[in-house]
Amino acid sequence: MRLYLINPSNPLVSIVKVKGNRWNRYRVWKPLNLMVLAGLTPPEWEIAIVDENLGVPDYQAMPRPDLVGVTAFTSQSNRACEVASHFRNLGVPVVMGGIHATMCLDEVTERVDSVVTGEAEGIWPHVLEDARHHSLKRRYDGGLAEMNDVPLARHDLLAAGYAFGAIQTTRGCPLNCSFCSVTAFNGAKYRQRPIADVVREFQSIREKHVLVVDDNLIGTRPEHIARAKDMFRAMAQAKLRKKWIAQATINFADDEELLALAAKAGCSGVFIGFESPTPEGLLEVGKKFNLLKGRDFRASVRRIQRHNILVGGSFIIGLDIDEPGIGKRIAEVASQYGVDSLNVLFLTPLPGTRLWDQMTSQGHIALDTFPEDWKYYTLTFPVAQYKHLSLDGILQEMISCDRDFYSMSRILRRVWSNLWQYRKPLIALVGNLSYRSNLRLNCKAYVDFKRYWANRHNCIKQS
Ligand code: B12
Ligand code: SF4
Repeated sequence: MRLYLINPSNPLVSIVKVKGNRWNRYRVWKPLNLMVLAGLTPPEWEIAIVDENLGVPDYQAMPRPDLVGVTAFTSQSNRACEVASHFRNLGVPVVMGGIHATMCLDEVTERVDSVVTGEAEGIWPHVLEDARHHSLKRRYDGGLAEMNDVPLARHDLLAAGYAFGAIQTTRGCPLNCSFCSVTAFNGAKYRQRPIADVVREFQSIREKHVLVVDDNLIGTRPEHIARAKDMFRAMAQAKLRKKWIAQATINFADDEELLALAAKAGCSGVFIGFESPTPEGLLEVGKKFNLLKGRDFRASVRRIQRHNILVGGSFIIGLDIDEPGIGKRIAEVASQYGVDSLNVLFLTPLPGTRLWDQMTSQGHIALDTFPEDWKYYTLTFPVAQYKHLSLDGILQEMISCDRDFYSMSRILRRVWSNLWQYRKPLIALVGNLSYRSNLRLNCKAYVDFKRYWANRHNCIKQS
């Protein structure tokens, strides 16, 4: 029995495509979900994982599979359905799973043979059994998995072509920020994998650099943090010789022992969601957590950096509180906090989030001709109507934020401070130049986007 597991490409992710900028090689990440599915698949299945982000293969020239499994983020869902329709035309059944299939079940059910919602660990072997007996059901629900059931991902199946390996050590997030799908999909209960599994899986990864995909690396409660420390100790003891980056909340900065252990275990960078430069903005997105204990963000960032760990900051533009000038303000605040890199995204109503419900009820979703418009749900385009910012206005805010934060003078200042603190000046320089050289690509993409937006709204007026 032959199984293809496919990660569809997203043409709009070309904004960070390798062609346009060779540094973007560092932004092509492994589809860990398909490697986990492969780990759940019994040996009688011969598996190939196809990652279209590395190039779309000639499917005609490939041997006919018995089953195809496709994953998709919302922004990839149209391409996922094109791939599905290619194989369905050949009479090959197609199963789709992942975040978009779960959040837009009815839409996806019409476009594939079978849909798996939720996490796959508890259900995928049954799906495969049904496929073997030609009795696939239209829908399956995996719910939330037991972390003991998460298999070691099949890192051997996607061996070449990536700068980073990938691993997951926890699932779920108790914080439930309004714009984020994680709590809706993976639940509010913070679930941690057995430490021995994490260490064994790390040992099976060939890449020297690894992305830990967890949404919230250390969790929020003392028992989460105690377990994170145990995990870092075990990783250090195992002498993994890996450098890894991860996503964490700002409380990562609050415990010197935790930071020292993370660094010893190989942590070289963390992405932290600051979201908004103002307390009002944080309240608006439901991230009060960042405000606890009268936090001093600059001191927190500095504490992390002292352990030789780079800090990437993430912010959002388009909150109700955001007025003209927000772009420069974010660049200024991020520089004051002292982050090594900045990633700013447009507030985007992803299906299944609290923000989606809110914007739908207010009629604020501007690009809402689905499924076509999903391709712009990459968080790099403003798909909604924003309270104080027009379409042109919000694009200008993003451009001025990026130009300001990634101006040559600011980059040099950051690299200098990096050098001075004996951290990682070269990585900081490469990272910053990579962002900077994407600015031109972004501006081009905005021109096309505005054309698309104008056509879409003319069509609506005419109809
Ligand atoms: C790592 C990651 C990335 C990596 C890409 C990894 C990759 N190639 O898969 C990078 C950094 C590139 C990335 C980019 C983006 N990401 Co991202 N990312 C994640 C993150 C943090 C972890 C994903 C992961 O590996 N999870 C571990 C695996 C094991 O879990 P899983 O994917 O859920 O898979 C399980 C089930 O879903 C299911 N399953 C999945 N696929 C399939 C397929 C079949 C056939 C079956 C049966 C089951 C199944 O089985 C798996 C095992 O249980 C998630 C958050 C999250 N917790 O999922 C966000 C997340 C998926 N990303 C998100 C977004 C929005 C993006 C971007 C669009 C925006 C951005 N600028 O960040 C981009 C663009 C990507 C694109 N191609 O369009 C959103 C997606 C929401 C949505 N509705 O689409 C998430 C949920 C985060 C959030 N804040 O809401 N991302
Ligand atoms: S944005 Fe981060 S902190 Fe907020 S719910 Fe999502 S994963 Fe949790």
